[in-house]
Amino acid sequence: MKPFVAKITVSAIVLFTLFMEIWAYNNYSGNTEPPTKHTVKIFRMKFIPDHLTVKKGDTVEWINKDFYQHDVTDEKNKEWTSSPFNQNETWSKVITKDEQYFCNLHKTMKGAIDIK
Ligand SMILES: [Cu+2]
Repeated sequence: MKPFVAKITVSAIVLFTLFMEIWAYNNYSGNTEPPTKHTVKIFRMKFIPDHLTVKKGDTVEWINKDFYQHDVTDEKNKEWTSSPFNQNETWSKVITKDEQYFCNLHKTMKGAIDIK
């Protein structure tokens, strides 16, 4: 290879690598928008809304607006629960995967969260 051609080839490789790095960086920073908080109201024996779509890492806060206790419990695997909480009390969870939940005190109360 002639020195001139070699120089052009090296420059092309350097430019391509740089471009790929910028592209990867932009893609990465696109996924780091700050987490947000969503609120689910518990009122008249219902989760409102009963279906939420959130970003991975978002927080969901449940607030109990009934005058009796409710809880928020993992329906499928029973991996987590809020334990019962009172009127105007809240309970929060950071969401990292799709969840289906229910109230363990009133098993017909159900809700779901999907990751976007
Ligand atoms: Cu309940």
